[in-house]
Amino acid sequence: MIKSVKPLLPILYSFRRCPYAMRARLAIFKSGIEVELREITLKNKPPEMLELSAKGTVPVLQLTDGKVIDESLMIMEWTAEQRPDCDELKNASNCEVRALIKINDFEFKKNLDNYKYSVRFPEKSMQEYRQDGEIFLQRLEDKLVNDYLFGETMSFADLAIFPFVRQFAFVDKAWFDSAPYSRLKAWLARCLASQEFQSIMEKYPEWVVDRNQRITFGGDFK
Ligand SMILES: N[C@@H](CCC(=O)N[C@@H](CS)C(=O)NCC(=O)O)C(=O)O
Repeated sequence: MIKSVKPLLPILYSFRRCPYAMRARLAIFKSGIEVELREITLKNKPPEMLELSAKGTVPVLQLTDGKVIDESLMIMEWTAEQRPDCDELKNASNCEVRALIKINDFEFKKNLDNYKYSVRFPEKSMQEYRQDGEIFLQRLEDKLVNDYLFGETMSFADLAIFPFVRQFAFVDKAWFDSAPYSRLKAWLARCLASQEFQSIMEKYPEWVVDRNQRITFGGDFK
């Protein structure tokens, strides 16, 4: 039987390409909190992670007091609580921010999956699924009067949402590049070019329990 001990650093189980894990890594990176990063694959989830969270989704964060957070937004909130002075994590509990993230997570994500895997859902065509998703793209386009969703700097909302828009954009990049959402496209390009995104997309080997190498991430809060 696996025994979970309280770790010296928080441990993040993550999967590089998962948008939920991306938002968690982005918030951790912004907060400057150092964590041990355990890169997993969805086809080979480690029992150590499943013991902490049986639902088997990433990201999962185990804190140094043993507590486990297995929802990406809650991990983001935790980082915001640890760093109340971090501007980019500040609007975490703003009602408008939460409402926008809710639409992202419960409507847009569904439309994104239908669009991305449209062959599995023949009720509608790929274009129709894309049009469903475009309702949210238009909403973001209207919102983007500044460089970022809630002002001139990246905030909690941008961190929580852009990994999903990225995925939508890459389903058919040629279409996205020609789509009439100029502010949204500029925003996404800005987010993708950001130092934080570059840093969280570094590639790590899959975590194996006995490897004599511990990979840490984040930790340069100033
Ligand atoms: N509500 C969860 C959703 C996380 C989620 O669904 N992650 C996907 C990867 S992108 C996952 O782990 N899926 C499990 C699987 O495919 O086995 C969160 O916000 O953390």
